[in-house]
Amino acid sequence: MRKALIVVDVQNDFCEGGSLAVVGGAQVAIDVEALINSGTYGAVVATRDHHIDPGTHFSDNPDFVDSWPRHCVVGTDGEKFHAPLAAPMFDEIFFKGEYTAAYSGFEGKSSSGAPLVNWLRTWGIDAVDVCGIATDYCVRATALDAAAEGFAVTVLEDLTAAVSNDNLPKVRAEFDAAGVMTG
Ligand code: VGL
Repeated sequence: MRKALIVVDVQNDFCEGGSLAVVGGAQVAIDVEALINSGTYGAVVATRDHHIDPGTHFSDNPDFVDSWPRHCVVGTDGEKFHAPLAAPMFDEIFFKGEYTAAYSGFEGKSSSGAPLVNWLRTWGIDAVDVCGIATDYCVRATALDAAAEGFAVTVLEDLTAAVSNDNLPKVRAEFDAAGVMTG
């Protein structure tokens, strides 16, 4: 098995102090850096929410289910990786959500226009570990899409943070049904 690590949306706006802060986000950034530095993975990629005008994904009265405070706007500090993570640590970065909501990293494209799935196949990847923010939104969607594309998928739950922990039993059931492992 050739395994890649997919680091989902560990950006300033999703960490403590950000406009859509998820409790535990900053710790995820620290723990993911340590995992990357352990050298376990042949390939490490990141996804980034990268909004310009994503329509009703942004709201002044967000419901935190389908609509959200403004976050990860292109050109702002909130869109950047949360330290100690930084762009040079990644073999490639996939940007998503310019003009629409985009929860899954598989909706993302690299700066040269390559979709995530093509990149993984070109690199001969057949298994992925998924970590990042948020467990119940972008990590969930990315892991389910990875399974649907035929990759062997493990969500590293200790290296994720959820918008709402109440969502986790349902998310874990979805992972089970899709053959996504947690570990
Ligand atoms: C996310 C809510 C809104 C995520 C993105 O990265 O999980 N959550 N936009």
